Amino acid sequence: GVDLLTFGEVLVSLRSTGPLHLGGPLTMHMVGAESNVAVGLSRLGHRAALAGRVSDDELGEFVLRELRAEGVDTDGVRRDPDRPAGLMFLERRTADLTRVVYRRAGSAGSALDVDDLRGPLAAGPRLVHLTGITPALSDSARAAVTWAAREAASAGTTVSLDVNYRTRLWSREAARAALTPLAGYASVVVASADELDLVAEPGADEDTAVAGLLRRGVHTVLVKLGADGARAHTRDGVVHAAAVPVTAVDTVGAGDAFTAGYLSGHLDGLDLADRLQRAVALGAFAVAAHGDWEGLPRRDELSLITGSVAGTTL
Ligand code: KDG
Repeated sequence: GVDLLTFGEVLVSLRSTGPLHLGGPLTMHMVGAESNVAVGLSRLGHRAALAGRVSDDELGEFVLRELRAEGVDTDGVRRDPDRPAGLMFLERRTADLTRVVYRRAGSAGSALDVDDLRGPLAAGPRLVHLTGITPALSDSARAAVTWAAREAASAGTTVSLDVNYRTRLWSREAARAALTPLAGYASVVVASADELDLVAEPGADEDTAVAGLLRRGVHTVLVKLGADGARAHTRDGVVHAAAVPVTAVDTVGAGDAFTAGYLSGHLDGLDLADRLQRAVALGAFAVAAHGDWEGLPRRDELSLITGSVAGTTL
């Protein structure tokens, strides 16, 4: 089996260089929280597989080609002849403000169902990674994620869940209702500080939310703090890692990179502090380059950023 199986929607992202209403050139990229994690692991030499549906046209072909170019196993990706590709416009409104416009309702990726996941899961991955985006896409996608989480957990497979709340897809209440039960199947939960109460009681603070998750059997709760680094909570206490200082040019995808770094460290058997270190290092690579995943390191590049001083490598 592969090291990591993840599933969800891979989108075609169209990026502007200025206000969208003015038109102008757009560049086309493959994005998606789950595919970002798969690419991050693959770059580091792990075997990562993605399952899901893409459109049966040039856009689906583009996504498949990108995934394959990055070494991601696409055996579990089906072409859906009846539905279009999901699109995400990224509008660079100002130098500091980027807006997202989705065109993904009814997309191929949103039609994910339980049958799409049976084969990939039966192959026995070491890790199964879920995000809170997939259950927001459709009833069948929510059922598929819940089914896979339950199956994987009962087979003793490590399940990780990144809360990844997306305002444009659902309300906090709907997200909480779907994600709180999912967290119960996870050994690793990843969230930013303002997402923690989506897997706990409404309004719960970090300590309360973490205590509840650990009580429900989660081993590690990772709290992403952006420029302040991250905290990892376990039954043994809390570990903090500072962010690696870099020039941030594009923060989209940083959380997925962070998760990929952590899971890579998990697969390599690193201790908690070193897993967290690899996580913040990958986050730094992501924010210091344009694109969700383009700047992520190969294994031999990890030391370029980790704890080193920025500059020219001679
Ligand atoms: O984490 C970045 C992703 O959110 C982005 O690439 C697109 O998956 C995506 C989404 O649904 O917003």
